[in-house]
Amino acid sequence: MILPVDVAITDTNVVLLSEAKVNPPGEDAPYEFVEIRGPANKRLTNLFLVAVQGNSSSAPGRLDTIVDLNGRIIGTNGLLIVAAPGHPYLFSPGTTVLLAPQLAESGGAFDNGSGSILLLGCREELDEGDDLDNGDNGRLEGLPRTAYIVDAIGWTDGGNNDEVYGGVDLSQRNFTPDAAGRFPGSNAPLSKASWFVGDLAGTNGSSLNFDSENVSGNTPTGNVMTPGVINKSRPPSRRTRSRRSRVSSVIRRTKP
Ligand SMILES: [Ca+2]
Ligand SMILES: [Ca+2]
Ligand SMILES: [Ca+2]
Ligand SMILES: [Ca+2]
Repeated sequence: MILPVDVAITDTNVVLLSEAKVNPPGEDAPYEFVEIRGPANKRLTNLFLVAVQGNSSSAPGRLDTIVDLNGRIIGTNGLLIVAAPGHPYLFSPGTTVLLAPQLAESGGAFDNGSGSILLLGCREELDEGDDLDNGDNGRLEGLPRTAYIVDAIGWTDGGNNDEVYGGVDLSQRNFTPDAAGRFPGSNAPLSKASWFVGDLAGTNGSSLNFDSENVSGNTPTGNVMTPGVINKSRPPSRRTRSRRSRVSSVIRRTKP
């Protein structure tokens, strides 16, 4: 998508989606969250977090949830978290916390089937319930002309004619993800390779553990969600570990 010149690009192009918990085990409220990453102490302008409906049986392209980020300031640790009032999480002191009442409503705010989460740069007013895809064909032709997609993730549950919006399709063949995380070193917006997805383990909505049976193939072993905390480093790959152990055995052999 072409960036229009009259949007405050410098304010938004370094702001990224960082984590999303869409389908907590059991009842979703008040456990859903979306973590956003950006420059520490940066004031956001013309920026919205938007959940777009993707199920063909519902209304593909409908804006189910809009959280206005205008005037919010990224935390001193580079994080802003959108969470529900009454959430159970412990955030880092440097994280900006935005409590969004939609996330506390029964069933939560984010569709557990097919849907997309967008960071949207937009100067015009958007309303929850607006359907920006009149053709139900995966294109948001109803987006205001000055709007652009800063970052996005989405997936489908495999339903016929379901849609993913924003271009980052994290759909899995064998399961519908509950949550998604960005690799800490990945700074690319609108990048599928920057993300892993998985189901969440356990029966408690506050669960931060992935179900190792249902994760994307690139998910780091033992990785957990870190709401309001900087994402954990990716563990060393098997190749790195074996090289390191070879080096240490060489060192051991050279000792007297
Ligand atoms: Ca659930
Ligand atoms: Ca949900
Ligand atoms: Ca539609
Ligand atoms: Ca995190």
